[in-house]
Amino acid sequence: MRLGIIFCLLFFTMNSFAQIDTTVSLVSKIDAFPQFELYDGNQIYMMGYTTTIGGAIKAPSPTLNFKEGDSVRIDMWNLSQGPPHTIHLHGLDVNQENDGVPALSFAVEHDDTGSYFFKVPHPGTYIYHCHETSVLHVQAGMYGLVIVRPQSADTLTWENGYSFHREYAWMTSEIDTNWHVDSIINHPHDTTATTHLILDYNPQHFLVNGMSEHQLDNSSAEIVGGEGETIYLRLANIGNYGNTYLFPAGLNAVVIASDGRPLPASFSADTLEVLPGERYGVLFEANSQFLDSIQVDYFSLNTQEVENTQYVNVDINGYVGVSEINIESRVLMYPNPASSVLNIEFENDEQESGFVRMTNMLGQNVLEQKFSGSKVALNINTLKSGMYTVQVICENRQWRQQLIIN
Ligand SMILES: [Cu+2]
Repeated sequence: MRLGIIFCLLFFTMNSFAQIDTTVSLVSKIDAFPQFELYDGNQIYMMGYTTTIGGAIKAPSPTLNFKEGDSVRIDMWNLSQGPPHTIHLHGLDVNQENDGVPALSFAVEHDDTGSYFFKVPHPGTYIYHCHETSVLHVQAGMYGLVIVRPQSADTLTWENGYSFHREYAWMTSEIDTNWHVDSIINHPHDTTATTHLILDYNPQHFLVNGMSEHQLDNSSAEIVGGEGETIYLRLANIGNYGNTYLFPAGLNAVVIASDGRPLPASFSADTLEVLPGERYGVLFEANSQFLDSIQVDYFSLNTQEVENTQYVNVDINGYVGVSEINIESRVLMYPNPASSVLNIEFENDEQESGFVRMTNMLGQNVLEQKFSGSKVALNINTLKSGMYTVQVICENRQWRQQLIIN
């Protein structure tokens, strides 16, 4: 009888473990020495979550990827010297006990561990961050993204939602380096919480995925995609400033989700404001090839003044479902740079018919001309100087090349 009870208990214990679909382990800690590198080469102290004890702290902390409906367990081990930490799941509908608001839930003391259990609700974009002395700890770097995808496919916004070819996620924040010094960031645990926060917040660094200025060039934040592809950009703002995004018109941006929920009606927008704590989902579908950038303005909520602007490159290239042949081997395009006439010649005097299309950096068509034969001359002297994409489109093949008009 007693043995039976033990077996029953064992069975139920094992069963309840089996019901966890995903387990995440996070270590909350503080840099032992300044090592988070800013674009100007300076290094500062950060607090953050890592997946390994020795892992360097990055901002944002690792993205947590979940599937809708999964049962999740997040284990946190607090290795910071001094202050307790929590994981608050911003925007996710989890119960109070597991929501990481210290007074309503629990905080994890130094050298202690704690676990959060929840069933993942709606697909969408969310934020996790520390809710202990949160003004300081969030500024210190204790934040990351939570991305919830539908069970059926990773390339679907939600069940029966939009499908996409590529996905990007940007988390914006700021850094005031005056807060990232040992005396402030390495503060002892203090139940009065904010009494040591004596500094005004005057950020000097404005980040997209922890990067700014030249750090963003050729970075993983850059939007690279093909003409005709659907690209999904997830946006989340964990800073204290508002963000205004300016999308190139050629991306045909459509806002489809807000704060982890599908919008009742999607809308086209070349600008979008994202306030602290907010998340948005934006779909792009470029129907031409271009190089441009998305502009991110950071504005103070007190003054509404834009205090900084960052640019992230956009490179729409290639084709979906159409084979691309290197233009240099099949057609000659000269001169380049050009100023009044652009000549296009097919190799070996091949006879072709089709049309030539030129698009500017915004992806707008500026010239389209039909041709047939082995040569075509384009009159381009009305076009402004700048970079253009020239496409030669024939019945069964097409070529493209960048052209500079001076
Ligand atoms: Cu904390």
